[in-house]
Amino acid sequence: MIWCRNSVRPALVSGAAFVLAACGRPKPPAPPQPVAAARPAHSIVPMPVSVQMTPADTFSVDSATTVVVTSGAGAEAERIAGYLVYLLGGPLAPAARTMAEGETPPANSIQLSIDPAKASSGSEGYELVVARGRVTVSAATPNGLFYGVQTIRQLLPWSIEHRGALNRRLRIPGVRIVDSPRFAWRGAMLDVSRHFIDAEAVKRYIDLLALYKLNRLHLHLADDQGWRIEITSRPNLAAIGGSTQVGGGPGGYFTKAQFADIVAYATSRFITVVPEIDMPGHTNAALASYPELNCDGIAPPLYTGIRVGFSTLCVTKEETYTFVNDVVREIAAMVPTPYFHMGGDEVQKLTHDQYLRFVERVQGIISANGKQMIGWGETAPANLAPGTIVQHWKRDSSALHVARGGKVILSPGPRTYLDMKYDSSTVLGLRWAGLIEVRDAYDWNPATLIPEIPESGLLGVEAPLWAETLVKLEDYEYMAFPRLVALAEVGWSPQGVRSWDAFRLRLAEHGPRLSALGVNYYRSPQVPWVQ
Ligand code: TNX
Repeated sequence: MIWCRNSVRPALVSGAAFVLAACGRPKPPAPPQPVAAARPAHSIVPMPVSVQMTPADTFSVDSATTVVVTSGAGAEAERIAGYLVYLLGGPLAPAARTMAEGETPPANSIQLSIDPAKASSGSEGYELVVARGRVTVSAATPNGLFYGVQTIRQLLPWSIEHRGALNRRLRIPGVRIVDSPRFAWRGAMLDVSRHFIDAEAVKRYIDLLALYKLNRLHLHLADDQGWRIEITSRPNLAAIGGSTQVGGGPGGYFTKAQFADIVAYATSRFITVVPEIDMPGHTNAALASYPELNCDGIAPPLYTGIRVGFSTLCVTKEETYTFVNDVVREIAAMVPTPYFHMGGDEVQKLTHDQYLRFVERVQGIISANGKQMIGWGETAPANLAPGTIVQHWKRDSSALHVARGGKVILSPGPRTYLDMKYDSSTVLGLRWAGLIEVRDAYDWNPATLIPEIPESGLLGVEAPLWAETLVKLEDYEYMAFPRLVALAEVGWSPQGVRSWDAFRLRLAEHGPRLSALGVNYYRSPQVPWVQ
């Protein structure tokens, strides 16, 4: 036996290999090990700006824990406290109350406070400290508090998502977090036109957006296959235009009351609803409902296929602009939010000049109704006001709009299109923009996507979910999750704290959470899912 000076006791070792290693020679290659992925220190998605774990400081939630709101924080903060109590769970939930002025926060409490001094972290930022006897979330605005609460939610075990699981041992790991979003616009788009999903399904989607700190829900409310919103002055739009969908199913539409319910629900989760009525193309449902919108005055039949580009409003008729004004006016009154999306994509039946003049006229109608216009990338060459927003989805001249002082939302097809297949074996979805695995959805930098558009020209990012091939809610969820989670981190986290290798490990921990929420997500082979 050979001995080296630094060797360990002979009883613990045997064989020449050890002896050589102990003597400082190169080790032979280790036999392949089953790779047990390392568990991350936390699994917060999107990754916060700064996270400092303080392992000595675990906070335990028990039946004596109280959620307290500091005096003067306001009704919104109180509502968020109620939401946190709800998240903490059922009949065993700790109580929430507002503290008296000057009162010291009690021990064993989770304290929410509005602190104008935190304004430096922006209108959506927050600070969270989890210490042994106390958790504190402070933010300059209720939006920030809400996001701080979402972070607490993700620090808690996934079992809190399971409303039926009442036997809980809830521990929040000690941590100090300072956080705020990279982009103001962190959006998701739902196409409710190609197939219709009801208000309850939309609200469920809204709840999932909130978990990942997304703040815009763009609803694509009208296309060739269906008109999905009640317009009182134009009843045929819903009655006729809303009566079918791709494949010929029954379609449907939101009544004004249902739409108001969606908007209110989104607002309660700090999500702005962005209504889109696509025009002048993608309008067969409207053209079928009102013959006068057609240049020949003849209403075409309803359409249930998936071709694009064949329809257009008659841009040379005044009736068309009266119609647009009626629709914009009524929808503008339904949403308290500043935006109206006029679509503007894939128009093949007009000259370029006709198309641009139409876009400019609609921009005027939208602004006369007090809203800010958004248009797909094709609208960029029109004479747009700098306050108008362009949404990029494929090669376009949106850089032009930035050069004139306007802002752009990025929805690049090969990264953000949730209707693209994951791989060649995905049953649902399309593939014109490519196959999009989770890494493709995650691993890109908005600031370098279009070389002529610097970060300052970007409002943010958005992931559209087009629904030509999606019928049931499970279909929508399968295509959106987990790619939408990846997009949420692209939109929120600074590029410097993002890495695919770390993200996939954090995302892996969201498998049980999504399952507890009943989400039908895609088990990507790129992610070492925790069971
Ligand atoms: C392009 S993106 C469209 C939609 C389709 C989608 C399918 C855009 C502005 N237009 O009409 O549903 O592709 O992926």
